[in-house]
Parts: sequence; structure tokens; C-alpha cells
Amino acid sequence: MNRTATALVDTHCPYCSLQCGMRLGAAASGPSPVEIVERPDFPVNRGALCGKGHSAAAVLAPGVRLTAPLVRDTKDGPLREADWDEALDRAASAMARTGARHGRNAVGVFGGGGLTNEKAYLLGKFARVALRTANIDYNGRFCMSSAAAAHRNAFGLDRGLPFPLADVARTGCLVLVGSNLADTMPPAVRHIRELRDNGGTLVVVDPRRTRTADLADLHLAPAPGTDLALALGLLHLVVAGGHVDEDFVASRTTGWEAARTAATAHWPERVEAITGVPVADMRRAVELFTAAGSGMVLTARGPEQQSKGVDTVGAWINLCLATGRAGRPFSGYGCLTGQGNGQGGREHGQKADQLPGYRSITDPAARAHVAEVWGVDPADLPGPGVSAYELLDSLGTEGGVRTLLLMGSNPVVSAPNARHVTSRIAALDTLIVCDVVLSETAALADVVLPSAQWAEETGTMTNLEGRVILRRAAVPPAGRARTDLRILRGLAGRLGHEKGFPADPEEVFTELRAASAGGQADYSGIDYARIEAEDGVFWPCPAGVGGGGAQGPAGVGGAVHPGTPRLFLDRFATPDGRARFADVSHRPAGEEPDAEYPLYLTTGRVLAQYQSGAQTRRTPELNRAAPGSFVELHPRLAARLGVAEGERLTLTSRRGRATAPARITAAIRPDTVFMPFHWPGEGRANSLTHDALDPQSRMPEFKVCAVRAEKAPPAGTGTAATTAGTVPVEAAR
Ligand SMILES: Nc1nc2c(c(=O)[nH]1)N[C@H]1C(S)=C(S)[C@@H](COP(=O)(O)OP(=O)(O)OC[C@H]3O[C@@H](n4cnc5c(=O)[nH]c(N)nc54)[C@H](O)[C@@H]3O)O[C@H]1N2
Ligand SMILES: Nc1nc2c(c(=O)[nH]1)N[C@H]1C(S)=C(S)[C@@H](COP(=O)(O)OP(=O)(O)OC[C@H]3O[C@@H](n4cnc5c(=O)[nH]c(N)nc54)[C@H](O)[C@@H]3O)O[C@H]1N2
Ligand code: SF4
Ligand SMILES: [Mo]
Repeated sequence: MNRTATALVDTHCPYCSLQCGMRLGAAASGPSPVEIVERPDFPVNRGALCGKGHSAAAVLAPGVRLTAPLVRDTKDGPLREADWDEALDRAASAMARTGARHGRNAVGVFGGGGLTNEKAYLLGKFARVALRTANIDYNGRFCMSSAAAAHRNAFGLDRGLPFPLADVARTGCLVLVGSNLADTMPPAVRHIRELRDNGGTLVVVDPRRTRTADLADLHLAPAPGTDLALALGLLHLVVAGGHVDEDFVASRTTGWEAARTAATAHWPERVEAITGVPVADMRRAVELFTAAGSGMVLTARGPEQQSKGVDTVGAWINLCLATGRAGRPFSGYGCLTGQGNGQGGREHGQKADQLPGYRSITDPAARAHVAEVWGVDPADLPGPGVSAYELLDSLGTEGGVRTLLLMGSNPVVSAPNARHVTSRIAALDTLIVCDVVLSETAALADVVLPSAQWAEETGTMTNLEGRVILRRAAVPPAGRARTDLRILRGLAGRLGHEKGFPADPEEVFTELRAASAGGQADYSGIDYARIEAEDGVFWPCPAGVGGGGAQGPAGVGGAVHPGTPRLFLDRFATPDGRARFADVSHRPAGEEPDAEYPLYLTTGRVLAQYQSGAQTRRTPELNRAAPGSFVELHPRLAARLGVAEGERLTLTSRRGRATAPARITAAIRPDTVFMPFHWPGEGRANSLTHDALDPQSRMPEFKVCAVRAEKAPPAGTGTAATTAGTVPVEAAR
């Protein structure tokens, strides 16, 4: 098949939630069929791409990606190539067998926030209609579920940013809490530079002085897991300083009295003792935030990936509400979503408790609506299943999931307490993985189905702004790879559902529009042509009144809904239109340092690697920039441990060990060490992390656990810590 792109195709990056616009042309040479060129017109990135976006074409090369289905004949045998019929037959019969033997909920589905809306939608439908299992969840639970829950608690609606990203440049003061966007969303930095040019100020809250913190007027460095106390302390100072916007609180909110009382109990000296942030810095932060007429607080994974992430985000929202910095132009709270489709991926049904259109699976009216679109009896739709970590924790157990279909995640590297998760995966009767590459998790599968990716297929994504955008196929899938939609159709057909699983993305999108119509995330007024014409459309966007309905072309015959770039300006999405304060108080992390494990471990990302690294560790240019794991630590701690720059350090937690070279920097608190989580093997950060979950969002506490550190012998001396159960990339290729 000819894999040369003929015309220039406008599309978006395969990686993070900015979904930077880019243009694909035919590659003049090299293993990849396409070349990435600049697309200056897309408003989010205005032509800029980070190194990951620039180098994304590398993963299209046939030598890098999977090109044929693989199966394993015995549990311990090797993977071998198979034809599609054999691979799909095996996968479908394993699902049917497990369902018949152990009940429908013993078949599980685990999705990903990188999947297109069409894939996420069809995967949810596949679980509920073809498998009829309750047990579907996805890696977005690891990503921003705490912010999602806090959003819904406060505003009645969950969309990452309630305004376009470019609005950031026009606020008075931006507070970034636990976001290192200079590394994780580099093109966003230009909006921050513009903010500074416009006279706005930036406050960054991060236990490390990151490249993002270097851009700030003020950097607060709380101990990991103490943001809740910090936000309450700031609110205390807002009250004490007379900065409460009484009119706003009275006319547009509820619950202020309880929130104020909780803040009163978090006086500044108490908060300094908990967080380590000096009272003077807290005062300065409040001054900056209240000085201008507008302000924004944006959170990312720092405060969210905590066992109290929902309460923590709630406390930051309280700060916005008390000061009237919400529901007004260039003010508000937002969450910087993470994965390419972290937003849309959770709106259309891969989350355990949700149906398409951000509907609740326990709401009878929602069930009736979606069941009608799907042509099934509402009573046949399963109820809510368990959350991502709980699903992984149940694998292979009595009453748990015995056969798992995994699409778009690599939990061997990215799940908390990964040694345990890897052993649970090994206990499955059957693991079926759809992936682009042979990830560490795919390497453990019984059936591996090679999926089309990004430039090889068409589909929509919803970026961090709630902007629905379109990726267009530029080349056919490499080798025998197939789109995930086609894979789902193949599996559904074998499970007796010949109809209802179209493989054409536009057809799936049309059905998604109907399923979402009337829901909170209403896409019914959006279609592919409109997205292309308008550089994306912001949801909610209901179909035109009196038009062809959700099934017809968007808006035909009625007023065309313009989409909703800015939410909440008139009212919040709660029943009474008012935002709700959260009644929250500080509490410790699930695991705090003690005599045996005296240090905080926190984890996160580096610029040149993406997530579990499945894609970016296969990109030579990125591996040169970020070749492996490391442990960041303060010079004082390094001196105490007797470790020099580049020497190997072993971290031990109650769950496992990890070893990586020391990177010594005064930019981190002396009581805290940091590891990026992109690598498997002995440098795997998630061998250490804690599986404490937030009680409401079920988000794991990736950002806080307790470890001890010891200097390790040089590599190759045979006594270094090893990590059982992982497959090095080389071996897995
Ligand atoms: N290069 C790169 N970019 C990415 C990704 C990637 O893997 N690599 N992944 C994408 C995805 S899915 C996501 S979710 C986003 C994540 O984007 P970010 O949230 O920006 O990334 P992280 O590095 O996980 O965490 C951000 C910061 O939180 C800080 N932090 C740690 N503990 C705490 C704490 O207790 N409180 C506070 N306030 N801060 C804390 C860390 O020091 C870190 O600098 O990035 C997206 N973009
Ligand atoms: N310690 C620690 N751990 C963390 C975090 C942290 O901050 N610290 N962050 C967490 C967060 S925020 C996230 S989002 C998770 C992410 O971690 P993962 O869920 O592992 O995400 P990825 O590494 O992006 O894995 C996506 C997989 O899907 C494949 N893929 C890509 N596109 C497609 C497609 O279209 N179809 C199919 N079938 N497959 C595709 C990729 O090749 C890859 O193997 O990690 C979490 N883990
Ligand atoms: S910032 Fe995100 S979307 Fe933009 S090029 Fe980099 S990885 Fe891609
Ligand atoms: Mo994420």
C-alpha cells in the first residue's frame, strides 16, 4: 500500500492536551512516511511545537510500530505473528468463555485518554452492549479525576478550562498550582509571556523550583501533599485582609459560611508549620492575587494526584469564589488536562460511572436516552463499575476481572504500586492489548492487536479548553495494523453484535452526537465540516433548534449554536445557578515520612518523554535528550547520603525499590526527592508509589509517598535493586 502522503494535511499532535495544530506532508526521506511542518493558524500553539510534537512522525515508521497481530500459544510461550482472524477469534472467544464461566463482570475493559472521542465512545458501548460488563474504566482516573469531581461539586459541570487558553494572557494574576507547563505544555508558555507583557503576574506553587517556577513573580514550595492547607491559609488571609467579594459571594455562591469557618481554623502560622511556606510569602501571594481586577487559578497533577485531591482542588476553587474570581471574563478556576483527549475521553463513556454526553450511568433518564440510541433495553445496561486502580487490583482474583481488553494505556509502567499491578496482570486468564507499539504491558499479553494511530486515521479529540478538534488521516496504517474502531467491530461481530459497531469514524461521531444530545457535554451541533471550518468547536454545542436533529447536519434548519468558549459567565451549571463552596479541612497524605522512610517522594514528568514512554522512548531524538530515569535531590541531602552527581541512588518504599542516578539541585526541598515516571525496569518510579485513593474520585496518590534513600553500588556490580516483572524496551521490541 502506498504510504506516501500526497497533499498537506492539517492535523494535531498525537500527545498532550494542548493538541497543538500541525501540518503533515510527504517525507522526502527516512523511515517515516510523513514530515511535520508548521501550522501557524491554530490559536492554541500558533505554530509552536515541543520536541515531542516535532519528532512524532518517528513512531509511524514500520520498524518502530507494530504491524501484525501477535498471539501466544501457551502462557509461558513466546508471542508469534498471527492473521487477524485468528487473533480476533482468540480474543473474542476468551471474552465469551470468561463471561460464561465467571459472569459478565469478569470481563474488563481499560481505556485511555489518548483515544479519540469516537474510540472512547465505541469502547464504552462495546463494554456495555457487547460485553454487558460494568467493569470499564480508563487511565484518566490517574490523570484528572480529582479536578473533574471538584469541578462538578463546585460548578455542576466539568470542563478542563472554562475559557480558551489564550484568555490566560488577559488576567490580572495567574496562580499555577502543581503544573510544570514549561516542560509539559511548552507552547502554553507564550500565553504566559504575553500575560507578563500585559502587566499580569504569575504565582507558581510547586515543591520544586521548576522551569515554570522560574517564570514566576512568586514561587511557593510547599511540602508534597500540603496544598490543601496552603489554599486554606491563603483564604484565611483573604478574609483577614478584607478581600472577600461580598456581592459575588452573596449573589452567585452558596456554602460560604462553612468554608469561611474552615479557613479561619487555618491561620498562617499553622499553615507555615504544615507546608513550610513562610507566612510572608503567603501574604505576598494574596496581595498579588487580589491586586488586579481579575485572577485565575489553574491546577494540574501536583495538587490533584493526592488521596485528598478533590478536597484540595475544592479549596483552590474556594479561593476563586471568595474573591469573585470565577464566572467573570478573564477570571476563574481551570484544570490543565493532560492527555491528548483527557477531556473528551471522559465524556463519552469509558469512565466506570458515565454514559456518553457526560451522563451518569445511575440516572434513569440518562440510561433511557442512551439505551434508545443504542437500540437496547435500559434494564440491560450495566451499572457503575469499579475505578481504574481497583479494577487493576482485582485482576485474576476470585470475583475480579479474569479477561481484560486494554486499549491505550501501559499500566506496567504508569500504574501506582506497579509491582503489585504487574503481578495482578500476570494472574489474568487472558490479556488482550490493542496498541501501536509493543509496550511493556503489551509484551505480557496473550493477544496483541496492532492499532492505527494519529496520522493513520481520522477522529476527533477534545483539548484542555473543551475545544473539539479533528485529526485527519494522512497515510494508511502501516503493515496490517487496523484502526481501533475496526478492531472493536471485529470483536463485537464475533460476540454476536454484527450491527451497531461501525468502523467509519464519521459514522461513529454522528451516533455520538445523538447519544450526547441533551447531556452536559452536548456535541450534537458539532460535525466534521464545522470543526474544520472553525478551528474547532467548544462544547456544549447543541444542534440547531428545529433542525435535522442530532442525526442531521449540525444546525440545519435552525439557529446554529456557536459553541461555548466561555462557561459560567451568566450562571453556574448547578440547579440554582450558584457555585458551591467546598467545606474542607486539611488532612495528612495517605503515607507521611517517618523514622524508617524519612523522605517525601514525589513524581512527575520531563520535557522530552511522554507518559509511560511507550511512544517517546522509541524516538531517538527524545532519548538523546532524556535517556533514563533519575532521582532529583537537594545538595544537603546528597551530602548526608554521601552521593555525588550521577552516582546511583536506591529509593525504597513499603512497596518496592527503584535505582537511578542522582541529580543534585538546590531547586528541590531538602526533605523531598523527585523521580520522573517514564521508564520501566530498575528506574521505575511506580515501583515505589502508594495506591492510596481519593475517597470520591478514586485518584491514586502519585504525588506523595514516603521513601528512604541509600547510595547504590555502581551498575553492573550485581547487587543493585532489581524490579521483577518488567520487560526492558529492547527485549519487548
Ligand atoms: N513532556 C511531557 N508533557 C506531558 C506529559 C508527559 O508525560 N511528558 N503528560 C501529559 C499529561 S497526561 C499530563 S497529566 C500533564 C501533566 O502536567 P503537569 O501536572 O505539569 O506534570 P507533572 O510533572 O506530573 O506535575 C507537575 C508538578 O507538580 C509538582 N508537584 C509534585 N507534588 C506536588 C504537590 O504535592 N503539590 C504541588 N502543588 N505540586 C506538586 C511536581 O514537582 C511537578 O513539577 O502533562 C501532559 N504533558
Ligand atoms: N508516578 C506517576 N505515575 C503516573 C503519573 C505521575 O504523575 N506519576 N501520571 C499518571 C497520568 S496523569 C497518566 S495520564 C498516566 C498515563 O500513563 P499510561 O496510561 O500508561 O499512558 P501512555 O504511556 O500514554 O500509554 C498509552 C498507550 O497507548 C498506546 N496508544 C497511543 N495511541 C493509541 C491509539 O490510538 N490506540 C491504541 N490502542 N493505543 C494507543 C501507546 O503506544 C501506549 O502504549 O500515567 C499516570 N502515572
Ligand atoms: S505541547 Fe503537547 S500537543 Fe503541543 S507539540 Fe508538545 S506534546 Fe504535542
Ligand atoms: Mo495525565
